[in-house]
Amino acid sequence: MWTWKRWLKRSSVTAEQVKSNGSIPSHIAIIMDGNGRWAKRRGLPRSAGHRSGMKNVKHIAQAANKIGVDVLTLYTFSTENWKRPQDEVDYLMKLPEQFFEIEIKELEENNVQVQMIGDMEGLPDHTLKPIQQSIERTKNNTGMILNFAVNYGSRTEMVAAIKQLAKKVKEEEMELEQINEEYVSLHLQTKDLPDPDLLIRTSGEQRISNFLLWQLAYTEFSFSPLYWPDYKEQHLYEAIEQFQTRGRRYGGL
Ligand code: V0D
Repeated sequence: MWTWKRWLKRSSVTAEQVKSNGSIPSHIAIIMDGNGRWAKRRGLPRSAGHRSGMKNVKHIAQAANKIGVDVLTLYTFSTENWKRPQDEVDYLMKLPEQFFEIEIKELEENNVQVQMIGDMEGLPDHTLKPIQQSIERTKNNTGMILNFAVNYGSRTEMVAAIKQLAKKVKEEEMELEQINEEYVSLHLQTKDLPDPDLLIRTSGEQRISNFLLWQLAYTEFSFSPLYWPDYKEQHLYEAIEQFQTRGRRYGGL
């Protein structure tokens, strides 16, 4: 019988092992959940959990880059997160700034390229500016793409794509019959990226929560009971090792 307890006690997996085991997922997406609960368990304010979560972003990005992942997409802020208490939202909106000041240098040196998906217009200037600076400063890097989903919601993204397509048909730029899956994909914000091969969600929740709904059609899911600040390099390698043992058939046999 498979249990979390046994899963957590499994022997360790190294970067070298996962690299020699088989194919490394080209695109990994992560829902970094449990930062608030991590803090609460330690008697700290939620903000301390978010800060700790931010530091972990760099660790996991370095680990993914080291083993040859092409794209790492991280869900940092959903369109639903605006409903949180104002002071928490204010704190979260300061994290890109901090990331830019403290963490970006090392990633830059490791040839990582920063990109972003989500609604930029809804972000305050002090949040958007460091994101744009990170993108600008790393645009010529050729290593892993570190793609931040900020103020992102998948349904909003799909509605925008549908509107673009409808407009093109209406203005006779294209025929209705031309609309197909590839066309839809090309009107999403992820148009330049492959679909994720592996989705990781931490903290025991097992939902997609409006993240990349279209793009996750054939993605393998890996759920961890660990809170995001406790999710380390080792756990990423274990998730990849399990991914490597699964046969992906895309609906075929
Ligand atoms: C809080 C755990 C990095 C999840 C990670 C805007 C929730 C830490 C960024 C970041 C957040 C975003 C864009 C960028 C550079 C860094 C970030 C937010 C929250 C909310 F270009 N971590 N992080 N942004 N958390």
